[in-house]
Amino acid sequence: MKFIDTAKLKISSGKGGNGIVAWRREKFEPRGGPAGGDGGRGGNVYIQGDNSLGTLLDFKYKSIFKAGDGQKGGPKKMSGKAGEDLIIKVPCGTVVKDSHSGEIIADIINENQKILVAEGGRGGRGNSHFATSSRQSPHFCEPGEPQIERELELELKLIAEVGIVGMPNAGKSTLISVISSAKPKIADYPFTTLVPNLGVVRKPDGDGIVIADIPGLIEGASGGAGLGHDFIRHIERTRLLIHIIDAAGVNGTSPEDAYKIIQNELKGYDKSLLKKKQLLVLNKIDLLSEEECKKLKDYFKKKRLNPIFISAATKKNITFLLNHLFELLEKNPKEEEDAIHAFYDPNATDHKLDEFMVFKNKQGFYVEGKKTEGLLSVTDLKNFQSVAHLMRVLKSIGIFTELEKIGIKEGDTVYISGVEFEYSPETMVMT
Ligand SMILES: Nc1nc2c(ncn2[C@@H]2O[C@H](COP(=O)(O)OP(=O)(O)OP(=O)(O)O)[C@@H](O)[C@H]2O)c(=O)[nH]1
Ligand SMILES: [Mg+2]
Repeated sequence: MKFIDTAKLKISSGKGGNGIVAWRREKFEPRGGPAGGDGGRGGNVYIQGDNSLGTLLDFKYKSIFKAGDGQKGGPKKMSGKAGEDLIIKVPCGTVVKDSHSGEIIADIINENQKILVAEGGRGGRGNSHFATSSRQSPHFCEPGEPQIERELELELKLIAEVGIVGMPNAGKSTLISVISSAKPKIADYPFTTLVPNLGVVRKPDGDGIVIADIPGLIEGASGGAGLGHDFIRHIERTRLLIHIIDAAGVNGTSPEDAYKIIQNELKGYDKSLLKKKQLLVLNKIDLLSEEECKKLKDYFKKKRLNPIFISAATKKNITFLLNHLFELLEKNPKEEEDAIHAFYDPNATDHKLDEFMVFKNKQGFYVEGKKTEGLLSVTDLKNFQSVAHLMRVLKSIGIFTELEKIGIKEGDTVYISGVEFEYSPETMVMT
């Protein structure tokens, strides 16, 4: 099992359906009022936590996701069907980032925690909405809002319930190898473990507990020394720590000093780490006499600590240790984290409607943008009223002003999303 897993996704919400221009047709009313329905909204894209997933592997095979588009409105004021939402499921422990800005959008911690990453476009309004007393037959309607497309980066930081901490060479990897499915490298030199190893310990009822063997912490780790600094933050997410000490002091650090060093490092990183439940374990007792064990027991007793004496290598007292561990976990049940793990993410709802581009070349002036594209798609270019509406909207979003800034004059040619017009400061006419 890999500790950090990453994936890149391309997502797109659904486009809003266009409104339509339609008229009521009734037996005795040959020319009825406007009856064009609204377009349906486009589907949203969400990311949701799912405890049954363990990796981001699925995204290696599928990495492009699109929600359904809204359908266009119908006659008789019928609304178009909404596009289907899309829920992308990720394992709990996944951090979601925007690829372009690198900003964190959310930290998916809990089962079913759901965040919006791309909002579907609103449906456009049909012409039935635009009738007024002075304009009873509006020949125009609204386009649907465009979709939102973005690229996301996922990073899975597995949440282990139990973390094993201790000095290098204390026997952390040996312990995880005897109590779980993990098969890490074990060696008689420090810093054998460079990235956390994960294993699953089976409780008697069959439930699995994820346990992490954290690389050795040394004095100064909280200030950045050794390897510990990179991984100490993973400890923050565990529910319980097993603090393992080399009781034989093989590396030259006495068990008493080892205890103090590790407690200090935890405290140095974040005081609240000391509040985590700890199971103190003295390892390698196969190398100690009974008398030496008793001495250590007395020492820790004075500190009101009651360590468990084991030998990971010979599996002595391992069952006792596990029973104690299960009992402690039972007494300290998992709390759903209630903090809000989603951050303000304006990009999830920004349809970029106010973004347009004006430029000129030898042929003339150009206007490009999603909004103008949408507007043109619902403009009946043969209908004066419909074109006049288009011009009112273009003016209101500042396109006339921008064109004048780059030097457009009355009578110049301007292409708006590919359609040719002749410019006038009042309005533009088709050529
Ligand atoms: N005698 C004895 N040796 C042990 C015991 N447990 C582990 N060892 C030995 O101690 C050495 C270090 O063990 P590891 O499990 O690699 O220690 P670690 O804490 O993971 O070390 P790092 O990954 O380097 O931080 C190895 O040579 C193990 O065989 C034990 O109970 N008794
Ligand atoms: Mg190790």
